[in-house]
Amino acid sequence: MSIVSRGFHGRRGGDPALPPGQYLTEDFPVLSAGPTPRVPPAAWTFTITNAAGASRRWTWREYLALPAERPHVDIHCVTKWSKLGTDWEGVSLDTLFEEVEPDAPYAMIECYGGYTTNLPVEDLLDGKAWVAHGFGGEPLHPEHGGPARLLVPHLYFWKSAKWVSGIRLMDHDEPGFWEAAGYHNYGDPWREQRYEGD
Ligand SMILES: Nc1nc2c(c(=O)[nH]1)N[C@H]1C(S)=C(S)[C@@H](COP(=O)(O)O)O[C@H]1N2
Ligand SMILES: [Mo]
Repeated sequence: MSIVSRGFHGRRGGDPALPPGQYLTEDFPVLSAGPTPRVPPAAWTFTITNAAGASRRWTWREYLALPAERPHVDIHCVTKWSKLGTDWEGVSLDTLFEEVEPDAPYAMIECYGGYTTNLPVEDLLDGKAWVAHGFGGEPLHPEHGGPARLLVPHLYFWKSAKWVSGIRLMDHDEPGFWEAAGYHNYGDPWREQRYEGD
């Protein structure tokens, strides 16, 4: 037998799509720091506030009226599971930032339930990040962040904040929930930036 396909367990670590130290999973584990907030779409809003204090808020209906994309991406959790070729539906942050000037270098992502995570604004732009409301052709399940979550697949998955409520732009960087607890400030899975100091 010489056929070796992606996902075959004997190939763990050998798949070029798998960052160092990660293993493949076919499941979709649920990892939440607290209970799942139930956010009815009718009550959901998403707000971007820039450093100058300008802000734009979208209701669920307004958000759904924006052009959606269908990113097909690999996701990597700091707890070492990776899931390849996941299918999402969401609105590019480029589309959202057309309506609010991205006037500062840092972003704090804010969520229903209080979770936060920080990242550079440039990691949200140029086709690298989405607000996602669909997964696998279905509405995003509440446990996975529905009605909508951030999707930033090039960074460890803790940056992909579930139940996202908005983005606040900042002139100076500030740590979010896990970053303040010792996770790496940036979280590049290809450089294994799991914890502070990596
Ligand atoms: N609001 C919120 N978003 C969150 C988290 C959280 O606890 N709360 N956990 C993060 C972590 S550590 C991971 S790995 C992913 C898990 O997403 P999943 O539960 O859909 O697999 O969500 C991220 N987003
Ligand atoms: Mo995670």
